[in-house]
Amino acid sequence: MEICRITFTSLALGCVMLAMGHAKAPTPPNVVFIYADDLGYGDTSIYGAKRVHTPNIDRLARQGMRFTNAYSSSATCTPSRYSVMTGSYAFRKPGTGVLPGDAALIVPTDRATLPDVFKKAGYTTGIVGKWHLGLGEKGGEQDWNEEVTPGPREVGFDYSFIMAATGDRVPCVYLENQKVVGLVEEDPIHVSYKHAFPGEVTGDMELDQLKMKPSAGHNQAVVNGIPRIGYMVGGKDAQWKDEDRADLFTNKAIEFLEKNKDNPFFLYFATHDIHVPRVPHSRFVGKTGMGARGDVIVELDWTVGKILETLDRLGLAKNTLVILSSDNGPVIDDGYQDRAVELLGDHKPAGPFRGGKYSMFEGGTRQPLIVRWPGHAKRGVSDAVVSQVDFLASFAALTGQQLESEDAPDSFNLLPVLLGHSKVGREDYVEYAGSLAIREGKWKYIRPSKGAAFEPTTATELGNSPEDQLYDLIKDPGERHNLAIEQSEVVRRLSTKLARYERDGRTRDAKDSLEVTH
Ligand code: NG6
Ligand code: CA
Repeated sequence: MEICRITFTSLALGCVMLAMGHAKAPTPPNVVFIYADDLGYGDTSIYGAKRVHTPNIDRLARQGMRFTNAYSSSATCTPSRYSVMTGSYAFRKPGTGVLPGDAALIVPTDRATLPDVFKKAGYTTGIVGKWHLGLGEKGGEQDWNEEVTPGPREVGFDYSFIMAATGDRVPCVYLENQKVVGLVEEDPIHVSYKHAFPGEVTGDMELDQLKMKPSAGHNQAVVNGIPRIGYMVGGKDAQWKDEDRADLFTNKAIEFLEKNKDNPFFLYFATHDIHVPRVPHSRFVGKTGMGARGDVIVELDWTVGKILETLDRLGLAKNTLVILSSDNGPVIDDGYQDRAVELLGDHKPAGPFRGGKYSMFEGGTRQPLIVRWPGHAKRGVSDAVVSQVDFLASFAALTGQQLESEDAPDSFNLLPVLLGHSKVGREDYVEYAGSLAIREGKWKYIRPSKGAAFEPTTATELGNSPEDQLYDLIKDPGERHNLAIEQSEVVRRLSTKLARYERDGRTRDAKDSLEVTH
C-alpha cells in the first residue's frame, strides 16, 4: 500500500522520492504526453502486432513501464480528451460527445486543468495537434478570421498549434495561438455545420474526382480532394494538406522542445494519426501491406521516433517523462473507403479485446500506455488498473501541486504506479460509451441500455444490451461469457456502486486530495 498525502511542495517531492527509492529530491522533470488518435491496444508491435512494426514506440516501452490495464475515459475522442484535461469523468458533463468543429469550448476555465497544474509549477506549457474540445464562446458563431477565444490559452497552454477538431471535420486549417495560419485578408474563411455556401462544391457532387471516397457520411466540404463533415469556403491558402500533417505537427513539436530546452516544459502532443482520413506521407505509403491504416501507424511511430531523437539531441531525455497513450479504441472502416477492411488480414487492432471505438466492450477504452523517465520510472510491464483521468492528480503530485477539493473530481494520484514502484492501481474505474460500465478487480459490469448492439457502418459491437452484463476480465478478457445471472450479488453491488458514483458527482474524496487510498 502506497500512501502519498500531499500537503506542501517538499512533502510532495518527498513522496515522489519515496516512490522512487531515492534519497534526494530531484527537479521535477519535463513532461511530453503523446496522445495518439484511435490507436488500438493491439496496433503496435510491443503490444503484439505482427504485421505492423513500431520500433520507436517499442523502444520507448522497453525503456520504461508498459501498462496492460490502462484506460481512456471513453470510447470516443472528445470525452476522453475532456477527462484528461479536467480529471473528471466525461459522463458527468452533458455535451462532451464527439464535437463538431465549430463547437464552443467545453473545458471549464475556472477549475484546474492539466496544463494549469504544470503552469503553476513554473513550466511552459504547449499543445501541438488535435484539440477537439471546442473553441470560442458560442458554437457556430466563431469568426475564424479573428483570434478565436477562449481556447487552449484560457485552458492553460502558453503555446498552441492545433487543428480545431478532427481531420474529417471543418475548419480544415491550423490555428497557431488561436489564429488561423496562412489566412489572407482577401480570402476570408467561412464555416457552417448547417448549410453549404452558395457555389460550394461538396462531396456528393464530385464523387469521381475525389482522392478518397466516403463509405459513410463525409460528403460535405471538399478540401485537398477529400470530402469532410461540415461546410467551408474561403481561406484557400490556409487549407491543410493531409499528406504533410504528421511532418508539420512533428516539426512544431520539435520547435517547442528546442525553444524550451532550458526551462521546464509540458508538451501535450496530440497526433492526428491514426484517425480518418488516413493519408500518410508518400514516404510511408505501402510500408505495411495493410493499406492506409497500417501505413499511418508507421507514420505515427516515425513521429514518436523524431520526438525521442530530439530529446536525445537536446540532452533532455534523462529529465523528461514521456507518456504515450491513445484516446479511444480502434476502428477499421470509420467512414472512408481506404481499404482498411480489405487489407486487415489477421491483424487484431484491439488485441485480445472485443469491440473497439464507440464500444462498451474493452476494445473501446482499454489503451496502450507507456511511461518513460530514465532512472526514475522502472522498466517493465504493469497490470495495475490506471486511467488517463488520473494524469491530472498524478502530475500535480509530481510537481508538488495541491488540488482544490472541487478540482479533478475523479482523478487519483497514481504516480507511484505510473513510475512502476507500486502495483496497486485503481480499485475501480468507470467506462463510458453508449452506457456506463464499472470495472472492479476482475469484474466488469455493464449497465443495461437501449442503445443498438451493433453499428453496421463501422461493424462495431457496441456492447449495449437491455440486460445486465457481467464479465470476468481475467478469465474472459474477450467478454464472451455473461455471468450476470449466476453472479447476481456482484451485479447488485456493482450497479449500486456505479449509481452512487454518478449521484455523488465525484469519486475522489475531497479530504484525500492527493491520496492513493487503497
Ligand atoms: C464519426 C465519424 C468518424 C469520426 C468520429 C469521431 C462519420 C460517418 N463518422 O461521426 O469518421 O470522425 O465521428 O472520431 O461521419 S473521434 O475519434 O474524433 O471521436
Ligand atoms: Ca479518437
